Amino acid sequence: MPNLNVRAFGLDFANCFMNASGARCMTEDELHALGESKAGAIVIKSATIEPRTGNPEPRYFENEWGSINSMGLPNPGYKAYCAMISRLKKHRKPVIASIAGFKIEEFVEMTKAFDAAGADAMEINLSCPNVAGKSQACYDLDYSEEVLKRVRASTQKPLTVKLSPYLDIAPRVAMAQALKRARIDGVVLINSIGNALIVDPVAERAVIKPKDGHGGLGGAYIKPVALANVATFYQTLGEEIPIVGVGGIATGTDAFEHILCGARLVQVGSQLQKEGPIVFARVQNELLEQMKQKGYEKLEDVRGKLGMPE
Ligand code: RRO
Repeated sequence: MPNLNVRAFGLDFANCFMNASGARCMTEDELHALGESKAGAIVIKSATIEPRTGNPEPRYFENEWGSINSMGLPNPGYKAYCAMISRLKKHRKPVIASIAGFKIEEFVEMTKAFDAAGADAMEINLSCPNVAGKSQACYDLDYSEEVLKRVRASTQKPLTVKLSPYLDIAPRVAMAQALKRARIDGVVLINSIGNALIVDPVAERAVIKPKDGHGGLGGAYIKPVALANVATFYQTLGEEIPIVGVGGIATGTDAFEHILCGARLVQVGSQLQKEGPIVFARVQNELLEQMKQKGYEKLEDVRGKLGMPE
């Protein structure tokens, strides 16, 4: 039987799957449920300095193609998550803190606190689309590079960065080069496609309420955009900075596609929200079966091996 073991940014993962930050990872109970599942790591909901209740409901909607959300960063604040980390350690898998600051000093403060609290890695979220009046930080390359250099200087622990999708090649290459300059250890691609709109034609209204119905699109809707971002970043980063693929992973085959494009690890968002943590056992079995049928022993045999038509 093949195996799904992964080593990335100095950490060992029993398998390549974990939750996407945001999906079923806000409360301590949800985080323990991920710990008890077959997920290879626990990723915490993006934390802010102060607790937040988030945006007004309805703020999450799903259909057969995926989801739209405008949660608005609901979370109990970083200090509450720091206190949970020692209790999450009993699951014996990496615990990754996701950090969403509104200014550079906030990213630095939270990075230092999660480091001291024992987080195994920190995921710097430069891509939340759902705070009214704030742009997705990663669309400002200079600001992003400044954040990354400052957080890099504040911890020795593994640092990943989560980015929004770029719809052109040049900003993908420019950001990949900035990640190298900032000595970032990993990149999570992609956050939801920001500011999408799903319309209910029967009710003649938007399906979510905040920001005039605009929110982040996830699930099958976004897989081709995610794959393209993973593939372009892999062309620039190669094996130097591991890529965590996320976007439209609901089956082992979806994960296989992300890995072909260059993903070393993968995250599950919309499908985890729909199916619950049991999803991890299913997608792993599906990926193992696919690898077995194709004669692959390990993920390296697949990673980045995307071909082109003759
Ligand atoms: O909380 C949210 O509204 C949210 C966040 Br922080 C994010 O990074 N991505 C997303 O789709 N929703």
